[in-house]
Amino acid sequence: MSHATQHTKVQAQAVEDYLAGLPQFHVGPLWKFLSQALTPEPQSQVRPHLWRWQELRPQLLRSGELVSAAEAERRVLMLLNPGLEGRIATTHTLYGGLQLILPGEVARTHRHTPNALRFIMEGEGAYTVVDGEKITMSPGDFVLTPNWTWHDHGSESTGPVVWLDGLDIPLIQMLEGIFFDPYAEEAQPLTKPLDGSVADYGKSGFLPTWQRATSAHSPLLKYAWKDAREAVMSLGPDAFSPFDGAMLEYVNPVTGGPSLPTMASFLQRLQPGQQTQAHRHSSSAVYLAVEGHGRTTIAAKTYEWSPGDVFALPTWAWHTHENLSASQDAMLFSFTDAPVMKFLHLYREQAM
Ligand code: 1HN
Repeated sequence: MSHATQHTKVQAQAVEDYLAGLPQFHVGPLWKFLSQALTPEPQSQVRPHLWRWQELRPQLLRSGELVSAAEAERRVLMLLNPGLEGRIATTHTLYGGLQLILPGEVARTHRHTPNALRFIMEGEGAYTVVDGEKITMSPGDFVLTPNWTWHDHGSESTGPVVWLDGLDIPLIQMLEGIFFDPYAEEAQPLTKPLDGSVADYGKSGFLPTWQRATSAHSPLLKYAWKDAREAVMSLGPDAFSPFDGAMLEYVNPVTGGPSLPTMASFLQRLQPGQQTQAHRHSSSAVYLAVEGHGRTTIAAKTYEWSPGDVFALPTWAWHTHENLSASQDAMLFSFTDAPVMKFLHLYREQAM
């Protein structure tokens, strides 16, 4: 063995010993991790996944036989991403769940820092109360429960009512920003007119002159299905996107910005037979199929959907949507973390 080789071996052993000794000081060598930390593009742990309504509805109704809303606080089946085991997460930032409320039940009042949204999937006659405003809920309605607002739910229905919950829980957990407060009573007092924010702020193009809401969130707490559907159906072809079809955002009517500070929500219509072009963006999303029958291809895998199915789109994943019906429109509701990415100047979009 040459002297030089001997020297190299001694040197390599010295490096190895050095590295082995570092953990006790709670330090690590960046040079070993730089390339895995600074990847050319996001390397998402999130897996594209579709949850089938046909499979989940019976499971949700079964929970109604086994667990009361009072016991559960909220009777929800969480949509857990298979790539994020052990976390309450549908994507790395977003959470979706299916909530069931039965006739006469009350889901007691509480508040928390995560923002919540609801999209009603089945049943008439349930309501939510948000900071003293009772809000009636019908299928297709989109309802907000912004950060730190008191909220309880109830049902005056004769049958089950189900909705999709959307929360920014994984993001707020990562930021260690979770605060939670139970209310002293089961139900909070109704201090405002029924559906009052809809009366004040729900007519597109008009705002009250005697006040301008200054909250971070939308002063409009419910966007009725009839209005959203009409708006997306009447959208002109000039406003169509080749990547998303006819797509509208549920905005804060005062600012034109997202309805919640951390999450943007959308309704999109794919015309009969429409196939969108591939794009990707640095925001993750949770989709709910509302009408029609279609398929979405995410990173070269295809997920076929019908009403009630929910699917997760990881960040920066190529995707296309297709309406599989030649005669019927398809409607997708979705929510994303784009407001956060935009605020941090991290938002990018790319066409294939
Ligand atoms: C929550 O408060 C609700 O108020 C629903 O309906 C889902 C998921 C995680 C944490 C809190 C609700 C939730 C939640």
